[in-house]
Amino acid sequence: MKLDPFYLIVDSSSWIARLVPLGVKLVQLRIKCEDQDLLRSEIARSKAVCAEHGCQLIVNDHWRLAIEEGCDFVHLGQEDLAAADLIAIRNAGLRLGVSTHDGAELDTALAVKPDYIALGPVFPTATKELKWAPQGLEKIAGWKRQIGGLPLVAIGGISLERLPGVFEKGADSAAVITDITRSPDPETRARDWIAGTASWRT
Ligand code: 3NM
Repeated sequence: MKLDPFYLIVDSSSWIARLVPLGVKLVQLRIKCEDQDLLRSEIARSKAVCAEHGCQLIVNDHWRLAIEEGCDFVHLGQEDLAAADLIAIRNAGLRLGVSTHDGAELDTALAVKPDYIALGPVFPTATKELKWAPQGLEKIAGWKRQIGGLPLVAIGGISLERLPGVFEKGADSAAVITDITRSPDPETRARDWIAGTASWRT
């Protein structure tokens, strides 16, 4: 499986409606709340927008709702991975991405035969509190050697300016929140990311 090199992460269907029509091909909906009705409608609206624009939607955490809403890709952190019914996820035909931050987490992730591995935080990030220090670019190269053909997503503090180093070290895709959503002009920044990742979009 191939992932688009530009992996946008947002926290609402409004962001998806705003940015996906510009040409984003891979987006994660990451909503940190437990209101099931809200989540369901956010997932359904995101799915509709993505379907209209040929964009792959990945639902973070809420795998039951993702199955019920007919989505085809979920992303789980290590805690959610431990609690999730992986057989139900696979039986429903969903693909699965998993977050990792150290060697033990990588082993846990590889054991469930995921469709991609995410490594973070590559650079300092203010978006998520993590107990791991920034991994640095060399860690990307090491992870890629270990996982071989499995797609590797780099995450954490990635900006347009940092993209070349991330890909040169072997990442297949770069995930981003702040550099786009906190930009003074998110639409222009998203277009810049699409252009800036074009040479890795084969
Ligand atoms: N997960 P930004 S870092 C959601 O290391 C997330 O697992 C991380 O956001 C991990 O692009 C991160 O704003 C935040 O740094 C990414």
